[in-house]
Amino acid sequence: MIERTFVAIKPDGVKRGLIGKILERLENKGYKIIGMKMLKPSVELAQKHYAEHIGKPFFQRLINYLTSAPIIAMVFEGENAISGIRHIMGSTKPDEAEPGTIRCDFAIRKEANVIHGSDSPESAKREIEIWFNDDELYDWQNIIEIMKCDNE
Ligand code: D4T
Repeated sequence: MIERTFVAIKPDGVKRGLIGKILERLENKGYKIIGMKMLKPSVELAQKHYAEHIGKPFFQRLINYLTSAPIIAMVFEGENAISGIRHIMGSTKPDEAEPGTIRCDFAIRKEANVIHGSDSPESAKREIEIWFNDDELYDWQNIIEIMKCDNE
């Protein structure tokens, strides 16, 4: 099924100059970026995004971290993109992430694990609505889709 998912390169990913390396992995796989922007999240936006963690001991640290520097907020589209991108990201705890995943290869601590990706269709819908307006998302065809149409 073609799905949309919210992905963010978190402040540590941006500060460490990993934007290109992370995007390369997701683009190489074949997922399509249909929305993308750099922004420094407000506390309000960060709290909305991490609403499920309100009250947990790490919540305030999580908000401080997400609002500490710009992030790259994106919407990716593709076949089973939600679980597929979670797979490429690897486990929340980088020391438990499989080698070859982004979090294993680029991160050490769960408090700074370089990337976020929606974990379910419900989260994806909720998060895309939080971070993007409809007019910031683009419906476009990649080269394979264009060639397929030309041959029909
Ligand atoms: P995100 O949402 O950032 O992609 O992470 P995950 O979906 O992989 O994991 P999560 O929601 O359980 O955690 C959100 C965020 O909180 C940080 N965290 C998590 C933390 O600092 N301490 C903790 O004990 C946990 C469980 C890491 C990711």
